[in-house]
Amino acid sequence: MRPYRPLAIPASEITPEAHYFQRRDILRMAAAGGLALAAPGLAFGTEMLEAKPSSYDPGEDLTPEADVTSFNNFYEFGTGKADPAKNSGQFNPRPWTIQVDGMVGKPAEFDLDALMALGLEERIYRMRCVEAWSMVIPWIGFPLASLLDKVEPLGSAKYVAFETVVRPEEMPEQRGVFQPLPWPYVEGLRLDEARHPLTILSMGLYGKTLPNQNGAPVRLVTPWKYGFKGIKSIVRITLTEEQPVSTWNRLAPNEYGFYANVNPAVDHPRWSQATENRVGGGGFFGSNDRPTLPFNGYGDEVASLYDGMDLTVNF
Ligand SMILES: Nc1nc2c(c(=O)[nH]1)N[C@H]1C(S)=C(S)[C@@H](COP(=O)(O)O)O[C@H]1N2
Ligand SMILES: [Mo]
Repeated sequence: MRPYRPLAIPASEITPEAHYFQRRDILRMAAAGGLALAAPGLAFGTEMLEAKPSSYDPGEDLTPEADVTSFNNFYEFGTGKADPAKNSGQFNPRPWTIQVDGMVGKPAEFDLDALMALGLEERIYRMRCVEAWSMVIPWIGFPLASLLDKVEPLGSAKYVAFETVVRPEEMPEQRGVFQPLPWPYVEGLRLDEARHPLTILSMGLYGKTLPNQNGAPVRLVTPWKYGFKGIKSIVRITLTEEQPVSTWNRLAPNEYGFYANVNPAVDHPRWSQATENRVGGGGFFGSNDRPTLPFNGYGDEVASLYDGMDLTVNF
């Protein structure tokens, strides 16, 4: 395993001036010929994205794209892992705006395409779901901090709350009789976590815009935390003074903490978190014997955020 290398290109370099890695004009997969037909995960009209390569890369084998886009959690489209790919075809992620408000000097509504024009980079991150499967995914996005900077957080802001879109007409589980979760799906981070350079808003993976099942058109990626923090299809980001509600923590506080840092030493009440199953090549439930790393392997970068905290209490 190659050691994790920090980003060589500082986030501050991602400016409007850096036009050379702007979002390029879009190449429809239909125009990409045989490529479009190669993998089942591409059958959602995903578009090519231009992104500057970044040195965030754990140096591990990538999870095949077909697995990344066919084995998902996105309860708005169903509770089974295959449901999001199957049931998200009616979801239309364009055009899209994100409202950023709360304890900020300059609340604003951002058009997603305009944000993407600021420049994107590709980062390869280890991801791990609380249910013990893990993947290595080449995400495309930008640091959340660069968006937060634009709205000028007030000194009193301590947390960041995120909210997923509510569209019963396009999200089948939002119109069912028995809805599996309260909507909107919500999540939160402490402001310092949200501003950490590892935290990105992602608009793509594997060189293309996000497939609907992965959270189109924009989702959160916090690679040192369990997957449920990675809220999808975000429409609103609110800076708050109090710790925000998060969907899974509210539903089952003893099973899903607010922090949700990947931690092999803290088991989920119903299963061990000490090992994980790296998804790849169709063997989802193969050997569940890969040791889980503290902070998902990003401890050198993020452990200091939690100095002095008991992480078995703040799990
Ligand atoms: N809006 C919304 N976001 C969500 C979820 C969801 O059900 N709804 N599921 C979460 C969970 S539990 C996981 S593990 C990840 C899965 O992301 P992936 O399907 O892209 O791997 O999305 C997270 N984000
Ligand atoms: Mo998850």
